[in-house]
Amino acid sequence: MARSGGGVTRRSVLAGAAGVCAGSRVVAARAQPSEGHSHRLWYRQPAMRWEEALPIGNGRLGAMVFGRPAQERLQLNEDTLWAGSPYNPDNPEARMALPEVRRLIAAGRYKEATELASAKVMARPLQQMSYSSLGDLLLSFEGAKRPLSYDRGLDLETAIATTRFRTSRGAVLREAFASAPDQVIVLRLQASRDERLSFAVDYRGPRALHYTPADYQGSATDLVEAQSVDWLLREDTAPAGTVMSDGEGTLLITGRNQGGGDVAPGLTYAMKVKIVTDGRIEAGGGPLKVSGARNATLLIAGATSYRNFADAGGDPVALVRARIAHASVRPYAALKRDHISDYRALYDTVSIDLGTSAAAALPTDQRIVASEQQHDPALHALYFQYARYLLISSSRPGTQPANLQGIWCDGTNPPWGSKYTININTEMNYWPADPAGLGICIEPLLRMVEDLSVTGARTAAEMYGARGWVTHHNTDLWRASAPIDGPLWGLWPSGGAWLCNSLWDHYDYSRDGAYLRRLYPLIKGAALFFLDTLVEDPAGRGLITSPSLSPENPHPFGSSLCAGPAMDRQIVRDLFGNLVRAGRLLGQDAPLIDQVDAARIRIAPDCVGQGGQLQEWLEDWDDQAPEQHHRHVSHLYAVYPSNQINVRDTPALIAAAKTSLTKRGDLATGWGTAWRLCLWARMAEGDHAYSVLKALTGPKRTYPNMFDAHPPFQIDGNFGGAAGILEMLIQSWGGELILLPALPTAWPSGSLKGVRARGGLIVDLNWHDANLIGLVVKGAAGSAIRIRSGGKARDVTLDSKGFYRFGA
Ligand code: FUC
Repeated sequence: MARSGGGVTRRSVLAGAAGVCAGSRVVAARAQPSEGHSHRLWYRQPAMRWEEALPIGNGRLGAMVFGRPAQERLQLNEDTLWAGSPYNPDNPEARMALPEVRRLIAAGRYKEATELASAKVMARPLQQMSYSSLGDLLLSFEGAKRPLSYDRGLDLETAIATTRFRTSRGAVLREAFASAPDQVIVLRLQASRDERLSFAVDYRGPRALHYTPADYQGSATDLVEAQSVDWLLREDTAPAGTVMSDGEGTLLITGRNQGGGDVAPGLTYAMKVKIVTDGRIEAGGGPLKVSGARNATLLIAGATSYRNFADAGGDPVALVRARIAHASVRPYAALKRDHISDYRALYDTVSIDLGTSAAAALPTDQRIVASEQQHDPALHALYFQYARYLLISSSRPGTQPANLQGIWCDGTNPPWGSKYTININTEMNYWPADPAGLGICIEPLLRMVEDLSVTGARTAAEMYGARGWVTHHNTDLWRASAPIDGPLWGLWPSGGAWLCNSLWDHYDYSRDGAYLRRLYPLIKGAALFFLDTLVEDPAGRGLITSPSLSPENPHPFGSSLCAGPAMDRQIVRDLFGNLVRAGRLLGQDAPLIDQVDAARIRIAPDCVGQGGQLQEWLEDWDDQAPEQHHRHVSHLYAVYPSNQINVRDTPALIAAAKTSLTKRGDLATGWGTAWRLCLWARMAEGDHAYSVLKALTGPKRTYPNMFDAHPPFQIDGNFGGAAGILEMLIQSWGGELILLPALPTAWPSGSLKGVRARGGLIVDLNWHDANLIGLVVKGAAGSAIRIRSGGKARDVTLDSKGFYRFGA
């Protein structure tokens, strides 16, 4: 059966819950389904570069699957394999130096302020710890010849990567998936007719790869030969030299992480690989060898000794042994069935159809290249669903949050350490989570912020002498919260506050009271820090942060350090507002809530500069700033992801934001482009948003495996891009549900099912010739909602079952 962009073959949550769409006009008028590959990435050749390999993941354990006939490579990751050990980077000298840094900034002596901050205020060590690969599993096949036909792909509906090829003797099928229920990666090999599989399984430890963003051309990881590295300790548990008649074989690999700066290594890791096959296994001191097999299933477990940010004393060998023991008594069909049903419970909740075109029949790599010239709306639907796949695969309850590369990272020194950069990147990773029906994937972010509220309380007390907690522009597995890298990047106190605002948004989407109670102390702690550290603007404009910066953007006076950048004022305004709402909803801390509310309205306001732009800084410096096309658009936080500035209530400030964004230009880094997409969508400029989306999904910003190209690979652009696609079609802010607010002419007809909106709403919608023709909204029974479409707002009440229907 032809598969649609999702709309035709799958029932929506709403339809599933109440059957409201069945047989209705919503179904009848659905957009033309796209044929063939709407949930599949596919290729006619194996991956040569890492950015051509296909990612699988269960939130914790990940692999990049290369699909090479003669030598399969699985590059593996485990989300707690980072450098270092528990450490405290706080610099107590900061507390004495900060008042002077603040005074120098107020006097306009920015360079001196920067020098003093460099010497006295920064974290020790200056850099945080890096994420790392778990190494490669290499399967080298004997007698492999060039296949007669070949294709490989990743099915987003089952989360299985498949490689198929034909030989003169038969056919070979490989299936790889990362099971969350069984906590193993499974690689199944099958040969048909006279074909038999004979191969050696070897392990290559993670190696240092050197990336430089400027000259990045792809990783140099296309190695065919296996190599080990010194710090790898390896042992075979199968008896040496025996052929095990029951068809069992295992490899156990153990190792130790690396240190970072003056932080000692402190994690051990283990990997266990078990082969279940009808062939013969030889297990000696070297690679495991399998011969004459029709079928072979490799079960791969990986773990580290990480327990939490303060405890790295776990036993990974015991963990991998237990996981392999559990999985290896289960038939392949049961492992696969449980994996698919676990995954589909999340993936199937949302579908999208934006129409199709002839380009949809091309292999994915060719489609990406062709999309610069050709109309390919189904590619945008695929990009959206791929982001959902990536989030499900990199961030599940109990795992680490998605880092700069999700969980997929080659080598031991990835770009920016593949850490958590929280001046945009980590927040962007979670932009699509709630609207795209994956609110559950936010749980790791909540736990990270809970950790940061502990480490960040130490930073607030020791470095600022303040209550509450603070964290700066980056964090790592150990939840380091002091300012890193140098003052120009790191001396920015609003990272934790922005994370809290993201977590508040999850409440606003879910309206889950238990979650709000868990969140409340985190928001309160973040707000207390600012109550203690905001200062009066000497020119009397209100409360401001100092020292701070507008993320990474140098101002005209030889630094980025400044007082009161717009983004800080906007973030703290939201933080205070969210605390006031939360405190009043929960009936807590009335005097503090009043104090925070009073401080909120005293925060210095946004200003419009001489050039008609929204000022990035408190002063009108924008037109003199050295980097006019800077990737960050921090002062537009107020437009998106916030809504302090919006088309309905603040048209003059929206006009200024448009001027700023136009001056910045459309093409930036991957995430910079994705942010611009979200902003143009929020400002109701559908065709402009669409042109930015085309740039994001074209070959300059999207690798053949559809990973976002910063460049190099950084996953935030995938997630920001998905959020932007939804933002063009449905928004919810300011107490309204807004339908088709930025519909581009390129998508005249289409449908969305199961998407979420603030206020605890689930929405199906359907449009034709740019007109909304079907709508189902589900929420709390009897609640009043305001729906805006085509510029008009109307108030409706959800019925006793919690539904509102239009055109249905
Ligand atoms: C911020 C950005 C860079 C990059 C890095 C991980 O520093 O300015 O572009 O995304 O994070």
